[in-house]
Amino acid sequence: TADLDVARLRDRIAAELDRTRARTVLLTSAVDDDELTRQHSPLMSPLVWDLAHVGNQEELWLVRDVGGREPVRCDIDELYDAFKQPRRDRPRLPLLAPTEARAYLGTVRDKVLDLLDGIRFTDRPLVTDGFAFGMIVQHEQQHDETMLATHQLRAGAPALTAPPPPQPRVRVADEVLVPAGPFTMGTSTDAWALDNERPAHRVDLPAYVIDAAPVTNGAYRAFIADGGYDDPRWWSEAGWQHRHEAGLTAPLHWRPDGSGWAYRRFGRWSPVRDDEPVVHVSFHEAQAYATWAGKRLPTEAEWEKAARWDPATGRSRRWPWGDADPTTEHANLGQRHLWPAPVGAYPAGASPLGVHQLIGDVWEWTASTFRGYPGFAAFPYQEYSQVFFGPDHRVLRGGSFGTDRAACRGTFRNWDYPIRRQIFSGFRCARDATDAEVRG
Ligand code: AVJ
Ligand code: FE
Repeated sequence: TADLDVARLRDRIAAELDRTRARTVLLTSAVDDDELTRQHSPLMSPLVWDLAHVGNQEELWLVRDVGGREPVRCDIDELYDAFKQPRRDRPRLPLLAPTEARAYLGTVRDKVLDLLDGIRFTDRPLVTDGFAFGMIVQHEQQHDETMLATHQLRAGAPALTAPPPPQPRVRVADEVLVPAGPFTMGTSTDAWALDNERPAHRVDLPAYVIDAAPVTNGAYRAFIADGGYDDPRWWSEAGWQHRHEAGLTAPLHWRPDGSGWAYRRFGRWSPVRDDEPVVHVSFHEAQAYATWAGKRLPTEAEWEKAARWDPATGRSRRWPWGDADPTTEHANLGQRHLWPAPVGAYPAGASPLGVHQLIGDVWEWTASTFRGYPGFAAFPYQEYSQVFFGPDHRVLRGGSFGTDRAACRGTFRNWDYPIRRQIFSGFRCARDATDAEVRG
């Protein structure tokens, strides 16, 4: 049976690598070479940088480290080192041309499939349960989501298409009470979980109330219409300063449209639909909205308890609906659709407490800064998580319509600067439970 398990894991890894590469190819073949090498926003790399960077990371970790093979191209490591090359400078680097980059990725992948063929998943931590392969799959998927955000920023004729997300199927309550008590946060057993999700640890929370769905465009429009962007009472000091410096008046990609609003989604303008989660807001905007609404953002512990805690067993699930990987019934993930689904579209994806659309649709800003859990150990390199710990980054949870299921789960932690909104970011609110609510 051990041999059978090894064969199964090899097959699963090969399938995930393949599925992920198909997405990378889709994102980098939808536009011509000029658009691949051009910079569409100073916040983003040229798509062709992401493309070769994905191949370079695969070479570094799988070909050289796991496989112990000769370098394919050590002359390009510097060019594709994200720490050495700031995003705004990347278009001026002597990057591989699209054809060269594709050939490079192909060569690296051939070597990886060759070494995968004979691999034993020993107790060397990097290869146990196929971790390094899982890390590289997730890395490529993360850059695919970044490339999707670049597509959203690019001007010109639409290049990507997808069917619209499903319609609402149930009415969702406004809020859900989460009773006081401990739950298990993070994981020590999920084989492909990244270092910042580890280790599992008990967290005891007082009772709180959390929104049963992400904040919608309709609710967010009420904040705008009430003068929310012009009232310093709702904003933090840093948020208010940024709101003025950046001239914020609405989510990114919105413009006034008659008496309402329109948004641009992958090159197409349409009227804003009220029942969809709001997307492309910064942490500062999310925080201001929550204060205006008489609430606050959840901490990431509150988000995770609402998403994973099963009151019947006391266990924390891998996903809100259980431990099984998502199907198309559970969540709007994986770029199957190009925007968030309306509230009530995924009843099968709700958590035991009845909290909806925690996974997929929009990344959700939390109140928490990015820190290591108690007992954190950087693995396999400090530059994945540890160098970003501290007060500068806020944690986002749950994944968006552009996140792949392999790069997302109930424990997954994303992070960014509080001013960022080119990512597929939204939020939900929370508040302390009142005494009456606690007593039931
Ligand atoms: C976890 C999404 C913040 O894209 O900057 C990609 C993931 N790390 N390459 C990012 C990542 C190295 C990272 N985020
Ligand atoms: Fe990267």
